[in-house]
Amino acid sequence: IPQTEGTHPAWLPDAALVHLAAADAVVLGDGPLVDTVRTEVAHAATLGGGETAPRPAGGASPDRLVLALLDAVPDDAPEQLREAVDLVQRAPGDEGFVEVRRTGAAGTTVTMLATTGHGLLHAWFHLVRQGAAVLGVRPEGDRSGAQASLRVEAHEPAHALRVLDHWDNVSVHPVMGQVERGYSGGSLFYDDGALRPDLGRVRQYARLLAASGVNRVALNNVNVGRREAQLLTTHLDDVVALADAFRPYGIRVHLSVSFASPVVLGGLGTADPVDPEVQAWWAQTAAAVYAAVPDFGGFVVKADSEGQPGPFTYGRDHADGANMLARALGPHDGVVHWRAFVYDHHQDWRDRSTDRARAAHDHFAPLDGRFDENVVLQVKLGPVDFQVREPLSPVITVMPQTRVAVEVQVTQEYTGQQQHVAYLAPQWTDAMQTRPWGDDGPAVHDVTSGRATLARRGITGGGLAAVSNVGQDVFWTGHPFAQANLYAYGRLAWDPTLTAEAILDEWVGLTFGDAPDELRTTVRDLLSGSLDVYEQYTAPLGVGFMVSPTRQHYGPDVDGYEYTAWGTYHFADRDGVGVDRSCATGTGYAGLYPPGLAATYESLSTCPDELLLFFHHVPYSHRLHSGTTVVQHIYDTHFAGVERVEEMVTAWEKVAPLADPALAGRVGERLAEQLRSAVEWRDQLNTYFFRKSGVPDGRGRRIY
Ligand code: BDP
Repeated sequence: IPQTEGTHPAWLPDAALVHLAAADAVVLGDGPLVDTVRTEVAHAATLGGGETAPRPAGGASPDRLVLALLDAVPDDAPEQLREAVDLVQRAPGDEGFVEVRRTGAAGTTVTMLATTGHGLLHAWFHLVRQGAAVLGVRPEGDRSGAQASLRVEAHEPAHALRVLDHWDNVSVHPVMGQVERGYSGGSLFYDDGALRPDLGRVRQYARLLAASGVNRVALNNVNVGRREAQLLTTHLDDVVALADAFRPYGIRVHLSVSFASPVVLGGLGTADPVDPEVQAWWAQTAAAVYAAVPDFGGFVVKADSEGQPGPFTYGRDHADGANMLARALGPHDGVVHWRAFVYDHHQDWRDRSTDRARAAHDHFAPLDGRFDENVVLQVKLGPVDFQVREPLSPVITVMPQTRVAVEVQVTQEYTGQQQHVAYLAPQWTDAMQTRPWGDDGPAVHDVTSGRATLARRGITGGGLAAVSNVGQDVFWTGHPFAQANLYAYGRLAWDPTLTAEAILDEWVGLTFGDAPDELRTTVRDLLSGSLDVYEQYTAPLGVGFMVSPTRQHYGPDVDGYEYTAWGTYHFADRDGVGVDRSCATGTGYAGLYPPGLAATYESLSTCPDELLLFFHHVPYSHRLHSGTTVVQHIYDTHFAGVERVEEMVTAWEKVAPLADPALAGRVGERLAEQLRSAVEWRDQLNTYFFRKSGVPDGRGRRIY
């Protein structure tokens, strides 16, 4: 079990495994991932002071816990095991497993059956997550007798592709540093231009990711610098070493590649996707990668966006570009994650028709049906850029013939940079569970999983992708509570129908399982609702941004982006605020959705309050559905947001002595900064809107 001295165990502390110590588990099967399961089982056994090696099936007592590959169960297996095999109706897929649990007079026996070692590993972590109850141990005080029962449950991941993208640079970037938008110290992989010599923490990380559900990791930043581009060729050894570290936990590695690689690495005169020499270069390069890393996952590409090269240079479109790479990877079962984050960041701010929210839609909607089967279009959840509140990207609803993946930002770039507590899962579950075509239509997760009837038969969904929030920090994520976001992402990628609250309970239970109730309840309460608090004291009603450009998007600067070319505006003046994205008078963006949703957003009378300023420009006196005016809403929420942070600080102070001192210290320090920053947000926002509007606070509070 990879553990690094001094590093926080996150959601896999030994306390979370101890209930499995007494299970005396039997593991049947062969292969590298089955060996990983054996190591896990042996480690758990040591926690109870038991055997360190798993024993063979059968024996003196009945086996309480068996983890077996279906084809490794011998014909003369003990009856309990044979019976469990007979109960499996359909052999689980690659990563799935079946759990058979029987409770009888002799106690509870659990049999986990899988087709592959990968499935068995997920079965193991499923047992870890369920805690003591898994073996029929009832909570203290529960005196009800054990009911005889038999339960058979099949588990499969909703998405085959559950990717975590690292925006890590090999060489330290002069502005972005070692990890672009990283708030957790250095990179786990690279240190100042080279691969870290000791990848012990990467192995530990792989274990955590596998336990959450993630199965793919992209190893470098989507903005690909020269040294990063070379991972594909001259520095392929780095990729080999990282793949070796991830492999025992079933995680495949991917690379972000530069579209200009044939020029910058191959010395060709062009990277034009229709040029046969360019195609041959990519095919050879991909073949060399697969020769070194046979289970390599594929490429991630940010093209024609924020300065990255792309097919537009050669007058080609994004289907030409993506398919060319897909054909190089196809023979090796690789995929291209092609990002839809394409917009012009040099737009003319006076021209409202160049609405940045429209850009991805306008580039990609016409290309539906043209992408090869191993291209996944990776679409940011919202149409602009990972803000605390955005509507769903309409791209997700207009590509029925394309494999669509939704991309979320686990790293808290715009949500407090891991200084502020912001549990992001409610944003993701709301979006994944939305039914954009109406209550009877498919949910977003049916699109990403491929369960929705896609117009093109036989293609599967694109899954989920996310930007990682980890680094060298002892707590992995800077703010210890930001671990919950990473955990939640993995769990949702596995099962997007889970609720944010249920995942939070799981995370608290695993991470703080042996802590006093009071501490666990407080941690839970601080996280639950924390995103609402953050939204209250930052940019109002879906208008977005207002973050400081000079402080790398941390803290407020209401007009920081207002007169720049990035396309993220609020259009506040003395009369009103908000972006008119209606079809009647604005950019027409509201009309890009399926009809019901489009109508809801188009009309002021039906547009939800929380997105009002995303879709409409309104006077400060406009009355919200909540009954209050826009300007009064801004004042009220900003005062309330700070008050709620004050309550969080007090709540934490009460329980901090019950926590590990290092963790308590870190959380306390971050909460103090959150409070300082929330006050700054409140005062800047309230002052700004008071001066623009001239409308005083209806409750007479002092505005600084
Ligand atoms: C923006 C980040 C920038 C990323 C970009 C992206 O500020 O660092 O490169 O997203 O997703 O939000 O490519």
